[in-house]
Amino acid sequence: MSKIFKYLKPYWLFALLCPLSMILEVSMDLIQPQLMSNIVDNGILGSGALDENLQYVLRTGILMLGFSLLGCAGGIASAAFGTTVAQKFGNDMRKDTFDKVMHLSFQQTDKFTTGSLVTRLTNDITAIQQFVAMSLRMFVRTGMQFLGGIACLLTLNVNFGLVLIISLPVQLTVVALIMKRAAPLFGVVQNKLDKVNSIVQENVTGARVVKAFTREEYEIDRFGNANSELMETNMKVQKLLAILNPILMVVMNASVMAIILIGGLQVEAKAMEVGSVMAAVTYITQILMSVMMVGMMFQQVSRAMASAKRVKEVLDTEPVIFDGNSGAKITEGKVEFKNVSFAYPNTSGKPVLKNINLTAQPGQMLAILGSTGCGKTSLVNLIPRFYDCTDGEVLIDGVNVKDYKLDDLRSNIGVVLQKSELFSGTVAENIRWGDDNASDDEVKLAAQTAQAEEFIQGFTDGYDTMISEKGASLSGGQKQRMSIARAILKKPKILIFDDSTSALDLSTEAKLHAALRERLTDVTVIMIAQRIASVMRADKIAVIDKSTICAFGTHAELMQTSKVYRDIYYSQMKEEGGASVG
Ligand code: DCP
Ligand code: MG
Repeated sequence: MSKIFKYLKPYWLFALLCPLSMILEVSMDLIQPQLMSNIVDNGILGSGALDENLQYVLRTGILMLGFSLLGCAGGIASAAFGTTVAQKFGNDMRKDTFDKVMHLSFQQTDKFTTGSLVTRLTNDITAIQQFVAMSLRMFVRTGMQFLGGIACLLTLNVNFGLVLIISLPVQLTVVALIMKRAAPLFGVVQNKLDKVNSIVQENVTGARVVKAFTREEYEIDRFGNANSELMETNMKVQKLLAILNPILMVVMNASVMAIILIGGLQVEAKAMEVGSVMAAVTYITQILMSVMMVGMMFQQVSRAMASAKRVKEVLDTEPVIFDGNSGAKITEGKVEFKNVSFAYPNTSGKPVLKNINLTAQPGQMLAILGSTGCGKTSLVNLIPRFYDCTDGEVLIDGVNVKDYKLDDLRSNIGVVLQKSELFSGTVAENIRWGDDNASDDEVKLAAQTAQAEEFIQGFTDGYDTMISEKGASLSGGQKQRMSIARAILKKPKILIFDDSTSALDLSTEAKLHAALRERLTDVTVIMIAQRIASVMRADKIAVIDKSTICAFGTHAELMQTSKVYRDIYYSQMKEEGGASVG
């Protein structure tokens, strides 16, 4: 709740004007029945001459119209203020939450899941927004209608209090009972919505795979299940709410009858006039209506509470990976792993890497080789601190990576991820992700080094060719080379290729290596690969097996000393017919 107030603070003036204008509207609403009763008692049933009575009706009628216009103006102003506050408030909150999501570490976003983060950023914040808009207006409205109505009713005749004493407790109990059962369900609804969103997300982004494996039916089923679960929970809530209003209506109608009965008796006893009974009927309706509104508001409040809790969870998550404060700067880019061990937080502490000792020198290419799933990606992820190691330390230029400012650290490291991620935009824009201010020539040079120049020139619009979402309009190898160009343009001290040449043919790959060697003379290059042919020209090769480094050296040395390396070499030679490996 305090979080919500924090976001309301900048708009306090509007947040104040909104209920104030509402007071105007409700006051006018409360005056109307009184004037109406005057028309009946003094005008229609008045004791004066007909002409005089008509004059009175007309005058009071015009007054009523004037008041209702005033009320209308108040209503419009209140709605305008309320909506403005709610929209701006929601906008700020969404921006902050997005900002937070951008700064969370991988292990934290893994925990929330993408689908849930999307729901929290959209649906949940909208629910809070609606709640703010409503509460600014409705709390005042119902409160005034309720208390004002009671005051007016009792002023007309104290005996009407009898009706209130009975009907109010009944109504409040009904509302309380139903809301008590409905409130916990709102949180459940949001969780079910998370699941639906997760499935939609996975399937829309993975549409191609789904089709390729003809998994449509399966996925449609999975979505269907999540969707029906969402519906069932929603139905439960709606059923509860559906019985609420009819019960309240019965109480209300009974109360109106009671008022007419009591009023009739009073009129008979000459203690009251007919017009006042009419006014009393309107007031009791307003009072009980406001209790009904409280029921509706509770619904919104519980929904907003559930949502606020979920948004707060995101806002309160402190990134576990944050800036170091040594103020050190990366100068050469020498990377060292010292006794590094690492386990993912989710896999119950089972180590993926154990006791890694390894050094990558500036100006050299260090290759990392190993079977799939052995922990190569996990190892290099520790350098830009996508994850932090659980034991030991990762050093750059002798300083622990945790002591650098994240910006300083990451701006000096170019990473070409295993899965190329491109964005919708032109070829040049995508490469410029590496450096916004790069000149056209620099972009071109990066593309040349990455062996991308040739196919880019082949496009009709060259560097201005539009790339569709996630680079779907490019081949796998083209995407890889675009990502390489992007990383090179960044002019990093350390350049990491995570299996980034897997989709290139061997001759293109050899050209890429030659270009890297020629143009990036003082960069530390770390290259992960599955094929020995991709790495045999590297200065040093580290072989990972059983979570640790089992062999280290040049190709020639490893052929001599490492049985694991020789085994991989000969098995790949057999697969590729020998020619490509040599
Ligand atoms: N792993 C995990 N949680 C993650 C990522 C990976 O539990 N968020 C596990 C899966 C593997 C192990 O860690 O068992 C090592 O994964 P890597 O991605 O580091 O493996 P590689 O990069 O070596 O495999 P590949 O060659 O297939 O890319
Ligand atoms: Mg990998």
